[in-house]
Amino acid sequence: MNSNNKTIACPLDCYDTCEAIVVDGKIRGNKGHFPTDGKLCSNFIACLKADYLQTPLYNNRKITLEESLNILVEKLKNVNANNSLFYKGSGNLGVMQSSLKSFFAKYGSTLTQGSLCDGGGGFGIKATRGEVVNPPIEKLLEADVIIVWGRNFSVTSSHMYELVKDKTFITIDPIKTHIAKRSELHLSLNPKTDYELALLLTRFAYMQDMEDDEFCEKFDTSEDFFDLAKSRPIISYEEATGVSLDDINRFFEIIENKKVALVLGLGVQKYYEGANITRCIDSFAAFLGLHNSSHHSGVWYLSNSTYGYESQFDTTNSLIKEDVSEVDFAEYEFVFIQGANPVVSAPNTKRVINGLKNSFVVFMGTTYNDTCEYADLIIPSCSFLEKEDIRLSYGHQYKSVSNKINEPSKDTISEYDLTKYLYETFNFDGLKDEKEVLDYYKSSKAKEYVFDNFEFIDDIEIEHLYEQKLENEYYFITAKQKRSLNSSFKIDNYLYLNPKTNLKDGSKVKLRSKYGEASFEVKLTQDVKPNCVLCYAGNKKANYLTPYKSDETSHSAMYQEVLVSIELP
Ligand SMILES: Nc1nc2c(c(=O)[nH]1)N[C@H]1C(S)=C(S)[C@@H](COP(=O)(O)OP(=O)(O)OC[C@H]3O[C@@H](n4cnc5c(=O)[nH]c(N)nc54)[C@H](O)[C@@H]3O)O[C@H]1N2
Ligand SMILES: Nc1nc2c(c(=O)[nH]1)N[C@H]1C(S)=C(S)[C@@H](COP(=O)(O)OP(=O)(O)OC[C@H]3O[C@@H](n4cnc5c(=O)[nH]c(N)nc54)[C@H](O)[C@@H]3O)O[C@H]1N2
Ligand code: SF4
Ligand SMILES: [Mo]
Repeated sequence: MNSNNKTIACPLDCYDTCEAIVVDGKIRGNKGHFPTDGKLCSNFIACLKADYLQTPLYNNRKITLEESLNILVEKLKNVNANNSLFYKGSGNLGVMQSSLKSFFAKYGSTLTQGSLCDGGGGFGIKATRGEVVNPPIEKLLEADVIIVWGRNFSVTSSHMYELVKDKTFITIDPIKTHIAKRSELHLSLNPKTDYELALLLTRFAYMQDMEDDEFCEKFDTSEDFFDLAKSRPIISYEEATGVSLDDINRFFEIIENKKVALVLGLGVQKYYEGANITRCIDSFAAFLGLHNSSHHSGVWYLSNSTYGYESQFDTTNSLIKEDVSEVDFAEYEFVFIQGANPVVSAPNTKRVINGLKNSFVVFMGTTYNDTCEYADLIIPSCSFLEKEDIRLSYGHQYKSVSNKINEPSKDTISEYDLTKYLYETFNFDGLKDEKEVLDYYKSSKAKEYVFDNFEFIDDIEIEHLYEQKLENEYYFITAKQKRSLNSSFKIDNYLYLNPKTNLKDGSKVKLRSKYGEASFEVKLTQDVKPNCVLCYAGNKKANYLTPYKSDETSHSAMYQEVLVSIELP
């Protein structure tokens, strides 16, 4: 097949949503795709080279695709649909991945709600502005100063960073990340004290006459927000956040008379009250006028990438939803897992494994991951080069288009083709034609987002981790790293600690939390605050320690609502 000049969307769960192109038979970054600008990252290369599943497995025995589909159908006909669960992860973020959900919704399975990712923060921003939509990326390019708050900006959105890397940065993060080292100012705050920092900054903005009167007067809730900010003595803010008043003054010196942007990440919202913490930060941003595009650039979070598009796969008839963070697989007779690796990525690994052992598990994915160990039936999904798709982005407004470069291997199937097969077998109707769906996403322009309301937060109650923390306990930080994409590719299983802990590089320790325990090998680094420990996403032990309860409002996970202690063996 001549695939020259055909584009390929990077399928990976990442802000950048890059697009590749085939040139003389080789896959390159597309120079014509604005955020990609001709470059691809090591995770994309790893995704091209991944060891793709080629053969379905039933009880660890190789079978044909046809046999696997027969087993699936037979099972679906014999289980009670009320006792079945459909669980989708974010291994591939193409829009066609949602087709299967529409089958399981019609079939009567329980679906999941909430998120393992950005749910709390999204809920908070929705409460202030109505929708979670980023300004056009071009506005970020206009900023003089970019505040990077709880986001590993240069690592987790390396292409967006590349577009603005010469700007002045301020980073707010307990970890000295790459972007923190590149920043004019790094506020190394204590974890889960971001709302207090936001309130302290609000007070200082007022004292320095830097609030945006025009914006605040438009929305009458701004006064209540300011009252909230005044409700505590400054000195107690300083102690709680671990950020000095000198640094706060420096913050305002840097942004004074500058065009400012805020890029906000997952770090601030991995807690029980993640929604309100985020809302507090967004309210501070509004107070400063960052949402006022005539003065400043705006605020970027993980936007709702489907905003302004009509859903092409109908899942509305599904009534039963379980919080993704709280799923107990053992409660279901039949579980279908698509594009996920809950054994590593979902909270509380021990509970996940016990659950999977007690259910009939079907896994549909591209690679043999940790969850496959507990699957009864494995159906290989064909790779992203072997199916057509479109990717919408949660980082910027550009889509990327995936053409079929190769034919699928004999015993693999795309998510859409499996959906179609199941619709036909069960005599369901209502599935749109593949081409019609693709054409819709290719040709439609998202309805434009008009930002016409802002509700400042006027009350907030937080259970402080610092009040619960015992002398011998640490904050548990878990975040992304460069060489892996969540649980895929080059996994780092180390526990990172500050040398002040007096532990030795390479020593083995056991971590214990309220929710579980696990052993790790230690790596020492000055980049981690002395009161924190850090495990990267994909670390096979990290989630033995995390809580499986949902957050306050958004049915979502809260990986860092936990304290840990260290034991020597
Ligand atoms: N290379 C690479 N890129 C990725 C991914 C990947 O695995 N690898 N994953 C993708 C996915 S799924 C997502 S959702 C995005 C997420 O990307 P980001 O939004 O960057 O999220 P994280 O890396 O989880 O955490 C960001 C930062 O928050 C900090 N942090 C932790 N706790 C706190 C706190 O209490 N307050 C503050 N202010 N900061 C805190 C952490 O130290 C970390 O530096 O990245 C995507 N991009
Ligand atoms: N400790 C800790 N845990 C975390 C996080 C953290 O920072 N720390 N981050 C959280 C976040 S932000 C997220 S988004 C989640 C992610 O958690 P998950 O959504 O479970 O994602 P992954 O663990 O990356 O697993 C993705 C799997 O998708 C499969 N896959 C890849 N491409 C395709 C495809 O085309 N089709 C199909 N059917 N399957 C495919 C691969 O087999 C891969 O193993 O993890 C969360 N868990
Ligand atoms: S930066 Fe993200 S979207 Fe771009 S190629 Fe790498 S993983 Fe894919
Ligand atoms: Mo995520």
